[in-house]
Amino acid sequence: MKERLVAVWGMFALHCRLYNLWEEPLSKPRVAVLMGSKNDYDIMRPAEETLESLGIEADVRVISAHRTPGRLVDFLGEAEKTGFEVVICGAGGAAHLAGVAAAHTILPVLGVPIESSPLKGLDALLATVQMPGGIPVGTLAIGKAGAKNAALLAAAIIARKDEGIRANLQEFRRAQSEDVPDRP
Ligand code: RP5
Repeated sequence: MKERLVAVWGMFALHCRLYNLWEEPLSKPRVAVLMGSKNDYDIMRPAEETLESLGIEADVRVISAHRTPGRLVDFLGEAEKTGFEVVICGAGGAAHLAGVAAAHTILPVLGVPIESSPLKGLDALLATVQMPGGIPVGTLAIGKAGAKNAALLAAAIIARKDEGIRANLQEFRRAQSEDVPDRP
């Protein structure tokens, strides 16, 4: 009887998978990559790609501190419980996403200023980096380099307690050094 039940359950699960009725996530996302607008995605994509290359699942979302404040409060209110370990926020203009996000979670928040305004990201850099004492935001460089480094910094934070991610990060560094030619 038990074998029959197991077999029936197996067939059911297989069919659900085949017909896309039941999508089981491979692993839980550990880093949230938030951005103020879908127009920020091109700049924030290196964060997603770098995390993926290091074996860290990311949850990438558009959440604006001023256009969707409810979404921000809901997401960050649950983020730690859900299993996130780091939050990366990219925003341009009067960029307050990272600061407001940091106010709603105790998780480390990394901010990426985006060059989407006439001031080419200098406004976003100053808005993100100049947090008054009490609620910190780790601010990275403007643009794609900042997005990539935010992912690497998130990986370094996770690597403190995860040997596998630590090894991936070390391998990334090794490969990066190897790619630098001795001469131009
Ligand atoms: C910010 O305003 C976003 O992060 C974006 O960089 C900027 C402009 O947003 P869109 O008007 O392009 O949606 O909130």
